[in-house]
Amino acid sequence: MSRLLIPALMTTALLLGEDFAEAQQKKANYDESQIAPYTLPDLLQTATGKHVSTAEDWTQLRRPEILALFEQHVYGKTPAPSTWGKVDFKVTEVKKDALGGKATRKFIHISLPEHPAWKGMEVMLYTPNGLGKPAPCFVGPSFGGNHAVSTEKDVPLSTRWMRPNKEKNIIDNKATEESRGNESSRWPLEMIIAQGCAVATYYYGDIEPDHADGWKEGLRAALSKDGAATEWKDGDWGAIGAWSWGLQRIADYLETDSDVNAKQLAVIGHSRLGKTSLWTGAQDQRFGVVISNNSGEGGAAIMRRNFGETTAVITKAFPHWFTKTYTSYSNNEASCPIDKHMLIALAAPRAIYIASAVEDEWADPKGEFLSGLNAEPVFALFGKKGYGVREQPAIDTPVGDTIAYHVRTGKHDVTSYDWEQYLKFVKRHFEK
Ligand code: GTR
Repeated sequence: MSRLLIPALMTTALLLGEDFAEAQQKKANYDESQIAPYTLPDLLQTATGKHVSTAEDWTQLRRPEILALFEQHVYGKTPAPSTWGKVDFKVTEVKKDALGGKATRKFIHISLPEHPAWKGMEVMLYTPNGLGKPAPCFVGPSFGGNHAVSTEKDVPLSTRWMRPNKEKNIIDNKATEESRGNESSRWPLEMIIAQGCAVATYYYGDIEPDHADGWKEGLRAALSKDGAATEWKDGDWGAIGAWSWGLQRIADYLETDSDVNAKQLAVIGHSRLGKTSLWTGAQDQRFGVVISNNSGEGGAAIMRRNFGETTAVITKAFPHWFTKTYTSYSNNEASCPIDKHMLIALAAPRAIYIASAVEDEWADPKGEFLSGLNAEPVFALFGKKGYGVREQPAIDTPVGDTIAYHVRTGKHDVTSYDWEQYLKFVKRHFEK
């Protein structure tokens, strides 16, 4: 092959994921009557056939089994702490009069001194001023970087690789001055701060670039056994696992910051980062609230429902998000030992909010609703209540107690309506 051809081909490969998924959106099934009957795996039966009927048996026996199934079949196993070793947290800036004096803004650089090949991550933390106590904190990754979340002009522009996006002024895979604030509608910082909550966020691309070869040049590469990332085996962690690792290191930092109540952390994410939020809540029980915003296929949506995006599409478009094994369930969902009600159940007895958007059919709103509904028996073992309804509620009508759900007007996005519900939910659960 001519050397000149290689860069051109590489660019095409990088774009294939998004383009392929988009093309499939037009061809997908959106007809409820076309969904073949399916049976969900039994949440409460252990591998040895024991029926789980107590919270203790769930916690001791069934929960670890299900977590291991998600590692093995879906997201891959997060390496043990001995793999990454020492974690360095360096507060690089404290600005006490951020957001017109209403908040304190900090930047924290998190790095791995034993693995310098990974460039580390830049966390942006806003805490409310004058609260008089440590604040509950939302922790979530962004698609566009800290400068895109905030509209404050002195937030450093991310220099990392970004997916090409003319509309968002990402030129030659880099953010530009014009990209500032382009994700701010999804992060209503003033509103969150006014409600006495904090926000900690980082650019998911700080972990590694989000494309099929990203695992060769970011955190996963730096931590790989051979250090050269030449091998990616069944069971190895995918990008979702690696992004989730970043969120968990933010929780490590927050435990040391007296402006935050580290016993009141809510993990949040949208879309692919909603999948990440769910996987984070499943693995790390320091997050007392788990929020899935339009997480869809590979997230909250029941995989056995052939509606909108399917396992076949997602694993072809974005194989790198998951462990390799997950691809084997393309058009073969029935043989997968998990479904997504089990992912929701891993949050129990903590609180979990699943949000859909009515025009986001690609994410299968009903499938997202059903995973929460079918997780209820596990929450019941702890005396916790779920939705309180059996049918998907009307648009813009939130339901639920420890498991909550809404389907809002509009499209695939995070809106202030979503945040209003999350703020109420977080307060309700943490103030109990
Ligand atoms: C789509 C993908 C979805 C969702 C979305 C996003 O292309 O098919 O599963 O993750 O991307 O993250 O914006």
